[in-house]
Amino acid sequence: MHIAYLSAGSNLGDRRHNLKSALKRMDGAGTVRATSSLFETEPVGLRDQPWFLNLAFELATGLPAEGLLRFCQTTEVRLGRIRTFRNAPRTVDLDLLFFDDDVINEPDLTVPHPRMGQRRFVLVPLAEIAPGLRHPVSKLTIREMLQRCEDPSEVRPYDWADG
Ligand code: A4P
Ligand code: MG
Repeated sequence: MHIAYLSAGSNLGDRRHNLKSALKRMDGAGTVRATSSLFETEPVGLRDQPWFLNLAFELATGLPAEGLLRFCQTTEVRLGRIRTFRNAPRTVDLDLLFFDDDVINEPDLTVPHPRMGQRRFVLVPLAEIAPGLRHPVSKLTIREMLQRCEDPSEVRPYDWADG
C-alpha cells in the first residue's frame, strides 16, 4: 500500500460539486484518508480566469504512481465532460504532489510536484492535513515550505455550504 498526497482544483461550472465528485471517484483508486478544508484561491499563472476552489487530500492506494496519474487523468476527463463542450477548459485538475518518499522524473510524471513550493493554493490546504510531512529532496516539512513560500496570491477559507 502506498500513501499519496494530491491537490484538486476547479474554476469552472459548479466548483464544489466538481471537487466532491472528484473525491468520490478517487475512492476507485484507494481510500481517501484525509481531506483538507476548502479554499477559494486567486488564479496563479494565467491570471485572467475565474478564481479556483482548491483542496488537498491523502490517498492510500495499491496503484503504482503511473497508474494513479492515469486514474487522475481519466477522472479529469470524465468530470470535464459532464457539463462542458468541446475544447472547454477542464472542470477539475488533479495533481500528484507526493507518492510515498519516491522521487520520480519521467517525461509524463514528476514527483514531488515541481511547482508546489511556489503555490500557496497547494501548500495551505496540504499543511492542514500533513504539516510535518517532509519533502524527500529538500527535507523541508510542509509547514516550513509554507513559511518560505513567496507566492503573494490570496488563499481564503471557503465553506462547503457557501453559495
Ligand atoms: N505531470 C507531470 N507530473 C505531474 C504530477 N505530479 N501530477 C504531467 C499531475 N500531472 C503531472 O498536466 C500537464 C501534464 O503534466 C500531464 O500530461 C501530466 O503527464 P495537466 O493537468 O494535463 O495540465 P495543466 O494542469 O493545465 O497544466 P500544468 O502545467 O500541470 O498546470 P498546473 O501546474 O497543474 O497548474 N491557480 C489556482 N489558484 N489554483 C489552481 O488550482 N491551477 C493551475 C494549473 C494554474 N493556476 C492555478 C491552479
Ligand atoms: Mg495539472
